[in-house]
Amino acid sequence: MGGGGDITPTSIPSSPSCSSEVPPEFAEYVAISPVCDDEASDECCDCDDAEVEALYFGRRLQDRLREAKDFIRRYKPGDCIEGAGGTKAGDYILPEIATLLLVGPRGAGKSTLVNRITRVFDKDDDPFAPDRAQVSRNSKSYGTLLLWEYPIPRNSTAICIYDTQSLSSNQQNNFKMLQQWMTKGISHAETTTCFSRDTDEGNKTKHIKPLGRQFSFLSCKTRKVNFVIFVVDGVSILDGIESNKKGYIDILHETFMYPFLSIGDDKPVVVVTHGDRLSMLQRAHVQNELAEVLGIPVQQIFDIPGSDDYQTDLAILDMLRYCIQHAEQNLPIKLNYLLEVRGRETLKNAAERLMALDAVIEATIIFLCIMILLLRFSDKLLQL
Ligand SMILES: Nc1nc2c(ncn2[C@@H]2O[C@H](COP(=O)(O)OP(=O)(O)OP(=O)(O)O)[C@@H](O)[C@H]2O)c(=O)[nH]1
Ligand SMILES: [Mg+2]
Repeated sequence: MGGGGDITPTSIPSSPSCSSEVPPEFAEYVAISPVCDDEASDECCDCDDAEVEALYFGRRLQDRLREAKDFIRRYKPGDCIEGAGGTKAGDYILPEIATLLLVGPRGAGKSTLVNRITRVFDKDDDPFAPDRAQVSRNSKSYGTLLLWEYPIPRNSTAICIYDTQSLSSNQQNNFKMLQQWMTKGISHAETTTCFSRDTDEGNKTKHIKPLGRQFSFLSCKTRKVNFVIFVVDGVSILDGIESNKKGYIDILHETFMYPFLSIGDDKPVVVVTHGDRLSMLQRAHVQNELAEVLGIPVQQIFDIPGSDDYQTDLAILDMLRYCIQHAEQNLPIKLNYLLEVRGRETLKNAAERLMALDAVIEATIIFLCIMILLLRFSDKLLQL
C-alpha cells in the first residue's frame, strides 16, 4: 500500500483449521498453513508458527488501525503543533476546521474517495449509511459540479474534505480556478462557473448555472485550504506509460507544480485510485513513475484501491494523518507572538551588546590602571 502503509496482505483466503484464533475481520490477511495430520508432524510445527505469526499480524494490524482511527476522531486543530522553538498551539492562527481540498482530472475518483473515506468511520458508527458524494457513473454524466464540504467523519467539526469539479483540458482555466480556491478560499455549494468547462465540454456549462442558483440560499463560511489532496487515476497513468502518450501525465505534472497548491514548502499529497483494476506490480510501477515525474518521495503517494478491506482503511487513515500533520506544520503564527519573540530577541541583542560594551569598558579600565601604575613606577625610578 502506498504512503505510510507497510503491511503486505496475503491474498489467500484463510482456512478454518488455522484461523480460529484470528479475529474474523482480519481473516483475509492470514497466511495459510498446511492442515495438520499425523504423517506430517513437521508441517504441524509450521502450522503452529504460521498461526502465531498470523495472529500477531492480525493483532498488529488491528492495533494500528485503531490507533490511526482514534487519531482522526480525537483530532482538533492545533493538536499536531510540535512546539518548535517553544511555540504552543495558541501562538498559531488555527483554522476553525482543518480543510482538505481534492484536486484531480475528470473521473480520477475524487467523489469515490470521499465515499471511501467516509466508509472507514461509518463501519463503526452506521454501517448501513448511504454514500455521500455522487460519483460519475459514466462518461455521459457531468461529474461533480459544485464545491461540496464533507466533514470527516460525518459528524466532525474538526476535519472537512472538499470535493470539487474536475480539472479541464484547458490549463489556463485550471490555473485560474485553482489559484482562486487557494488564495481566496472555498465555500460549500460554491460554483466556479467563470472557469466552467465550456471551452472543452461544450454546453455542459448550462447545467452548472441552474444548480449554482439552486444552492445560492446557502450562505456558507469561506474556508482557507489547509492541505491539498491530488487525486489521479492509476489506470490512465499506466495507459500513458505503456502507449507512450504523455498527455495525462503532462497535465498532472503541470498542475501539480502550480506554486499555490503547495502549503508552505509542502507539495500536495498524491492519491492514486484504480478501483482494483491494477496488479501489485502495476501499482508499484505507477507509484515510482509518479514519484519521478512529480519529484516527490513515494511516501507522499498513497495507493488507495476500491477494495473494502482493512489495509485500504489503514492507507486512507495514514493519508489523512499525513495531510493533517503537514497542514499544521505550515499554520501561520500569530502577530502578537511574533512581536513578543521579536521583543525578546531585541532585548537579548541589547543585553548582549551591553555585555560586550561592559567587557570593553573593563578592559579599558584595566589598561588605564596598568598605565597609571607604570607611570608611577617610572616616576619613582626617575626620582631615584
Ligand atoms: N478512477 C477511479 N474510478 C473509480 C474507482 N472506483 C470506482 N470508480 C468509477 O470511476 C468513475 C469516476 O469516479 P468519480 O469518483 O465520480 O470521479 P471524480 O474524480 O469525482 O470525477 P469528476 O466529478 O468528474 O471530477 C465512476 O464510474 C466510479 O464508479 C477508483 O478507485 N478509481
Ligand atoms: Mg466527482
